[in-house]
Amino acid sequence: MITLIAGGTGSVKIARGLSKTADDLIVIPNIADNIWLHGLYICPDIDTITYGLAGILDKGRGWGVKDDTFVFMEQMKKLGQDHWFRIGDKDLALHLVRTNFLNEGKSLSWVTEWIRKKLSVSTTIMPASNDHIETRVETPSGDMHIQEYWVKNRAELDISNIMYKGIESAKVNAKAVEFIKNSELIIIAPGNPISSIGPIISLPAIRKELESKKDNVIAISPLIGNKAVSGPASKYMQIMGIESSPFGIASYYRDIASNLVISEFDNEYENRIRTLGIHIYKTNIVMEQSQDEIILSNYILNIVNKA
Ligand code: FO1
Repeated sequence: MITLIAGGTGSVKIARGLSKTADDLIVIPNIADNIWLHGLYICPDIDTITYGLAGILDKGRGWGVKDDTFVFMEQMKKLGQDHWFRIGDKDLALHLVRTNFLNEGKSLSWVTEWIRKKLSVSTTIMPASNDHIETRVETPSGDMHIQEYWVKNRAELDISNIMYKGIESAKVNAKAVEFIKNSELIIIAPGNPISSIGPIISLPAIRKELESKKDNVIAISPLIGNKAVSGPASKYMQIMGIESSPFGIASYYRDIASNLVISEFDNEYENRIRTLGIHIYKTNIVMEQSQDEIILSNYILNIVNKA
């Protein structure tokens, strides 16, 4: 069994690659970008992974359903409602179904399982908790949900802190811990360490399990040099006082991962990373084509086969 700890847009490529190359794959997606809007419970990272594995993700945007229309959004705008978070019409159907099930008392993991089966996804997608956790950022005009910062305010505000609201009281999903325990390999996707992976590995029971299995954990760097392959990883790392580099990634994951895959161009960080007791593997980590997703997945699976 292989477990992938994942975010959304930065992680779906490796999730897709592994789903084609590994036999028994479990994905634990980020839940801290979940948000209530228009009475709907929206889970962007769960949905990006689900749509990606179902082959219906809009690859250009990196979120939502391909060829979706936005009639609902246009009508919401006409009615003077919030329309900064663009929900496609097909995507809307999924949020409605999920919210109805949740309102009937079903858990997030139950609904996630139901949806992935409906969309013929064979990979199990297991949220680390059924409770609501949300990443919030502190700005000069107060704190706000990360979606409000990233989408509504187009990341234009200064931020001084990033926190996971609700993490202390969130109950971990025992199944997620069990999957990690029973996995011969746990991969940390090249997602944003602060906003995508951070909330998952900050759940004490998940962290404890990863610590005890750190020799079986391989993280993939989301950065080349000091720049993120995509998204705001570099910015968020600096805000949290973490060096924006593969070394910063290594330090951030040092207690939970003994292995790190970095870019073939990042020789200059090797010595410092080794001082942390972390094994380094160097290859192409940019996944532009679906073939790249498969090549990187095979590369990672081969590390384990050779060990
Ligand atoms: N990202 C945007 O930049 N603008 C949007 O309007 C937007 C809508 C949206 C709707 C559903 C969904 O699942 C994701 C959506 N995203 C949108 C992506 C999302 O904000 C982030 O990329 C993830 O939360 C990052 O983990």
